[in-house]
Amino acid sequence: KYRKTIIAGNWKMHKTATETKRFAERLKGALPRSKRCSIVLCVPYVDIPAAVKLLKDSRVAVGAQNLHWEASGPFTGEISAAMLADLDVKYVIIGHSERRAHFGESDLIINKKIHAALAAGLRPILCVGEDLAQRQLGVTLEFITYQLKAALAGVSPEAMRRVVIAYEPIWAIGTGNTATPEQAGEVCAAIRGVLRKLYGARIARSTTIQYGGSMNETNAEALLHQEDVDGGLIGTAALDPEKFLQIIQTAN
Ligand code: 3PY
Repeated sequence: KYRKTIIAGNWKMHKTATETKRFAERLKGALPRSKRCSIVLCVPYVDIPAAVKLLKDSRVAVGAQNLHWEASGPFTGEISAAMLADLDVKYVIIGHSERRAHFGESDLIINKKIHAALAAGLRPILCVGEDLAQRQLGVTLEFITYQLKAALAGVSPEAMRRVVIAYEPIWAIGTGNTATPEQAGEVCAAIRGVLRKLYGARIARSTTIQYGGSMNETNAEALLHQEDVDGGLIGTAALDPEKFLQIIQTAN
Protein backbone atom coordinates (compact mmCIF):
# COMPACT_ATOMS: atom_id res chain seq x y z
CA LYS A 1 0.00 0.00 0.00
CA TYR A 2 1.02 3.58 -0.66
CA ARG A 3 -0.64 4.85 2.47
CA LYS A 4 -0.48 4.51 6.22
CA THR A 5 -3.04 2.50 8.16
CA ILE A 6 -4.31 4.60 11.06
CA ILE A 7 -6.15 3.11 14.03
CA ALA A 8 -7.83 5.94 15.92
CA GLY A 9 -9.98 5.81 19.04
CA ASN A 10 -12.83 8.28 19.44
CA TRP A 11 -13.70 8.37 23.11
CA LYS A 12 -16.58 10.83 22.63
CA MET A 13 -17.75 12.08 26.07
CA HIS A 14 -16.18 9.32 28.13
CA LYS A 15 -13.47 9.08 30.80
CA THR A 16 -12.12 11.52 33.38
CA ALA A 17 -8.47 12.54 33.48
CA THR A 18 -7.90 9.95 36.20
CA GLU A 19 -9.41 7.22 34.02
CA THR A 20 -7.33 8.46 31.08
CA LYS A 21 -4.16 7.99 33.08
CA ARG A 22 -5.08 4.39 33.91
CA PHE A 23 -5.98 3.62 30.28
CA ALA A 24 -2.81 5.18 28.89
CA GLU A 25 -0.57 3.30 31.30
CA ARG A 26 -2.14 0.00 30.30
CA LEU A 27 -2.02 0.82 26.59
CA LYS A 28 1.59 1.95 26.69
CA GLY A 29 2.63 -1.15 28.60
CA ALA A 30 1.16 -3.54 26.05
CA LEU A 31 1.72 -1.91 22.65
CA PRO A 32 3.07 -4.22 19.95
CA ARG A 33 6.62 -3.40 18.89
CA SER A 34 6.11 -3.44 15.14
CA LYS A 35 5.11 -0.06 13.81
CA ARG A 36 3.18 -0.76 10.69
CA CYS A 37 0.07 1.17 11.71
CA SER A 38 -0.20 4.61 13.28
CA ILE A 39 -2.22 4.88 16.47
CA VAL A 40 -4.24 7.90 17.57
CA LEU A 41 -6.35 8.45 20.68
CA CYS A 42 -8.95 11.24 20.40
CA VAL A 43 -9.90 12.18 23.94
CA PRO A 44 -12.08 14.88 25.56
CA TYR A 45 -10.33 18.26 25.82
CA VAL A 46 -9.77 18.00 29.57
CA ASP A 47 -8.05 14.62 29.21
CA ILE A 48 -5.50 15.89 26.70
CA PRO A 49 -2.71 16.89 29.15
CA ALA A 50 -2.86 13.51 30.92
CA ALA A 51 -2.92 11.59 27.64
CA VAL A 52 -0.03 13.58 26.14
CA LYS A 53 2.08 13.22 29.26
CA LEU A 54 1.58 9.47 29.57
CA LEU A 55 1.86 8.63 25.89
CA LYS A 56 4.94 10.75 25.26
CA ASP A 57 7.73 8.59 23.83
CA SER A 58 5.17 5.99 22.71
CA ARG A 59 3.85 5.38 19.20
CA VAL A 60 0.42 6.76 20.17
CA ALA A 61 -0.46 10.29 19.05
CA VAL A 62 -3.12 12.27 20.87
CA GLY A 63 -6.06 13.83 19.06
CA ALA A 64 -8.99 16.09 19.93
CA GLN A 65 -12.61 15.63 18.85
CA ASN A 66 -13.46 19.17 17.82
CA LEU A 67 -12.15 22.75 17.68
CA HIS A 68 -13.37 26.26 16.97
CA TRP A 69 -12.52 27.72 13.56
CA GLU A 70 -11.44 31.18 14.75
CA ALA A 71 -7.96 31.78 16.14
CA SER A 72 -9.29 33.55 19.26
CA GLY A 73 -12.14 35.82 20.34
CA PRO A 74 -15.42 36.07 22.22
CA PHE A 75 -16.49 32.41 21.90
CA THR A 76 -17.24 31.35 25.46
CA GLY A 77 -16.47 27.70 26.09
CA GLU A 78 -14.63 27.10 22.81
CA ILE A 79 -11.10 25.83 22.05
CA SER A 80 -8.88 26.96 19.16
CA ALA A 81 -6.58 24.93 16.93
CA ALA A 82 -3.52 26.73 18.32
CA MET A 83 -4.52 25.81 21.88
CA LEU A 84 -4.58 22.15 20.84
CA ALA A 85 -1.32 22.32 18.89
CA ASP A 86 0.38 23.95 21.88
CA LEU A 87 -0.52 20.88 23.98
CA ASP A 88 1.13 18.62 21.40
CA VAL A 89 -2.15 17.41 19.93
CA LYS A 90 -1.52 16.01 16.43
CA TYR A 91 -4.97 15.09 15.10
CA VAL A 92 -8.49 16.45 15.36
CA ILE A 93 -11.78 14.83 14.38
CA ILE A 94 -13.90 17.19 12.29
CA GLY A 95 -17.50 16.80 11.17
CA HIS A 96 -18.42 13.70 13.18
CA SER A 97 -22.10 12.95 12.56
CA GLU A 98 -22.87 13.50 16.25
CA ARG A 99 -21.59 17.07 15.94
CA ARG A 100 -23.48 17.61 12.70
CA ALA A 101 -26.69 16.26 14.30
CA HIS A 102 -26.57 17.55 17.89
CA PHE A 103 -24.57 20.76 17.51
CA GLY A 104 -25.85 21.98 14.18
CA GLU A 105 -22.52 21.82 12.35
CA SER A 106 -23.07 22.81 8.73
CA ASP A 107 -20.84 22.03 5.77
CA LEU A 108 -19.62 25.63 5.86
CA ILE A 109 -18.58 25.34 9.52
CA ILE A 110 -16.88 22.01 8.85
CA ASN A 111 -14.95 23.56 5.96
CA LYS A 112 -13.80 26.41 8.23
CA LYS A 113 -12.71 23.94 10.88
CA ILE A 114 -10.69 21.94 8.34
CA HIS A 115 -8.86 25.11 7.32
CA ALA A 116 -8.27 26.10 10.96
CA ALA A 117 -6.84 22.68 11.80
CA LEU A 118 -4.51 22.66 8.80
CA ALA A 119 -3.31 26.21 9.46
CA ALA A 120 -2.29 25.19 12.98
CA GLY A 121 -0.42 22.11 11.75
CA LEU A 122 -3.00 19.60 13.00
CA ARG A 123 -4.10 16.63 10.91
CA PRO A 124 -7.88 16.67 10.49
CA ILE A 125 -9.82 13.39 10.47
CA LEU A 126 -12.77 14.43 8.33
CA CYS A 127 -15.91 12.32 8.89
CA VAL A 128 -18.43 11.75 6.13
CA GLY A 129 -21.29 9.29 5.85
CA GLU A 130 -24.88 8.78 4.79
CA ASP A 131 -27.93 8.08 6.93
CA LEU A 132 -30.25 5.11 6.55
CA ALA A 133 -32.75 6.93 4.34
CA GLN A 134 -30.02 8.08 1.95
CA ARG A 135 -28.70 4.53 1.69
CA GLN A 136 -32.18 3.14 1.03
CA LEU A 137 -32.83 5.83 -1.59
CA GLY A 138 -29.61 4.93 -3.37
CA VAL A 139 -27.99 8.37 -3.04
CA THR A 140 -25.07 7.39 -0.77
CA LEU A 141 -22.31 8.15 -3.25
CA GLU A 142 -23.85 11.43 -4.39
CA PHE A 143 -24.25 12.55 -0.79
CA ILE A 144 -20.71 11.64 0.21
CA THR A 145 -19.28 13.31 -2.88
CA TYR A 146 -21.11 16.47 -1.88
CA GLN A 147 -19.85 16.27 1.72
CA LEU A 148 -16.25 15.81 0.57
CA LYS A 149 -16.38 18.66 -1.93
CA ALA A 150 -17.91 21.01 0.64
CA ALA A 151 -15.55 20.11 3.50
CA LEU A 152 -12.43 20.26 1.32
CA ALA A 153 -13.27 23.43 -0.62
CA GLY A 154 -10.13 25.58 -0.87
CA VAL A 155 -7.82 22.89 0.58
CA SER A 156 -4.63 22.82 -1.51
CA PRO A 157 -3.07 19.57 -2.77
CA GLU A 158 -0.14 20.24 -0.44
CA ALA A 159 -2.43 20.52 2.59
CA MET A 160 -4.51 17.54 1.46
CA ARG A 161 -1.57 15.27 2.22
CA ARG A 162 -2.28 15.83 5.91
CA VAL A 163 -6.02 15.12 5.74
CA VAL A 164 -7.42 11.76 6.87
CA ILE A 165 -10.93 10.75 5.79
CA ALA A 166 -13.22 8.62 7.93
CA TYR A 167 -16.21 6.96 6.30
CA GLU A 168 -18.82 6.63 9.02
CA PRO A 169 -22.26 5.53 7.88
CA ILE A 170 -24.67 7.12 10.36
CA TRP A 171 -26.78 3.98 10.55
CA ALA A 172 -23.75 2.10 11.91
CA ILE A 173 -22.68 4.59 14.59
CA GLY A 174 -23.24 3.53 18.17
CA THR A 175 -25.92 1.13 16.98
CA GLY A 176 -23.94 -2.09 16.91
CA ASN A 177 -24.83 -2.37 13.20
CA THR A 178 -21.57 -2.52 11.33
CA ALA A 179 -21.40 -2.05 7.58
CA THR A 180 -20.40 -5.28 5.88
CA PRO A 181 -16.76 -5.30 4.75
CA GLU A 182 -18.04 -5.07 1.16
CA GLN A 183 -20.21 -2.03 1.91
CA ALA A 184 -17.35 -0.32 3.72
CA GLY A 185 -14.89 -1.20 0.96
CA GLU A 186 -17.22 0.01 -1.77
CA VAL A 187 -17.77 3.45 -0.25
CA CYS A 188 -14.11 3.90 0.73
CA ALA A 189 -13.16 3.10 -2.88
CA ALA A 190 -15.71 5.63 -4.10
CA ILE A 191 -14.26 8.24 -1.73
CA ARG A 192 -10.82 7.58 -3.23
CA GLY A 193 -12.41 8.08 -6.64
CA VAL A 194 -13.72 11.49 -5.59
CA LEU A 195 -10.28 12.45 -4.25
CA ARG A 196 -8.76 11.36 -7.56
CA LYS A 197 -11.04 13.76 -9.42
CA LEU A 198 -10.38 16.60 -6.98
CA TYR A 199 -6.65 16.10 -6.39
CA GLY A 200 -5.29 13.58 -8.87
CA ALA A 201 -4.20 9.95 -8.65
CA ARG A 202 -1.13 10.46 -6.53
CA ILE A 203 -2.84 12.18 -3.63
CA ALA A 204 -5.87 9.87 -3.85
CA ARG A 205 -3.59 6.85 -3.64
CA SER A 206 -1.75 8.11 -0.58
CA THR A 207 -4.73 9.38 1.46
CA THR A 208 -5.69 7.29 4.48
CA ILE A 209 -9.41 6.45 4.40
CA GLN A 210 -10.72 4.90 7.60
CA TYR A 211 -13.93 3.09 8.28
CA GLY A 212 -15.89 4.00 11.43
CA GLY A 213 -19.13 2.77 12.87
CA SER A 214 -19.16 0.00 15.47
CA MET A 215 -15.75 -1.34 14.44
CA ASN A 216 -14.58 -3.69 17.17
CA GLU A 217 -12.08 -6.42 17.98
CA THR A 218 -14.16 -9.09 16.20
CA ASN A 219 -15.05 -7.34 12.94
CA ALA A 220 -11.87 -5.27 12.50
CA GLU A 221 -9.93 -7.89 10.60
CA ALA A 222 -12.50 -8.33 7.82
CA LEU A 223 -13.03 -4.57 7.49
CA LEU A 224 -9.30 -3.80 7.40
CA HIS A 225 -8.80 -6.52 4.81
CA GLN A 226 -10.64 -4.38 2.24
CA GLU A 227 -8.23 -2.78 -0.21
CA ASP A 228 -9.50 0.77 0.30
CA VAL A 229 -10.09 0.61 4.07
CA ASP A 230 -6.93 2.04 5.63
CA GLY A 231 -7.78 1.88 9.29
CA GLY A 232 -10.58 2.63 11.66
CA LEU A 233 -12.16 5.35 13.76
CA ILE A 234 -13.31 3.37 16.75
CA GLY A 235 -15.94 4.35 19.30
CA THR A 236 -17.03 1.96 22.07
CA ALA A 237 -14.27 -0.62 21.55
CA ALA A 238 -11.63 2.09 22.07
CA LEU A 239 -12.83 2.65 25.64
CA ASP A 240 -11.47 -0.74 26.70
CA PRO A 241 -7.67 -0.95 26.45
CA GLU A 242 -7.76 -4.71 25.81
CA LYS A 243 -10.18 -4.35 22.90
CA PHE A 244 -8.33 -1.36 21.48
CA LEU A 245 -5.06 -3.32 21.71
CA GLN A 246 -6.64 -6.26 19.90
CA ILE A 247 -7.65 -3.99 17.03
CA ILE A 248 -4.12 -2.55 16.92
CA GLN A 249 -2.73 -6.11 16.77
CA THR A 250 -5.06 -6.87 13.87
CA ALA A 251 -3.79 -3.86 11.94
CA ASN A 252 -0.15 -4.44 12.73
C1 3PY B 1 -18.49 4.68 16.28
O1 3PY B 1 -17.74 3.72 16.23
O2 3PY B 1 -19.68 4.53 16.58
C2 3PY B 1 -18.02 6.03 15.97
O3 3PY B 1 -18.79 6.94 15.81
C3 3PY B 1 -16.58 6.30 15.90
O4 3PY B 1 -16.33 7.63 15.65
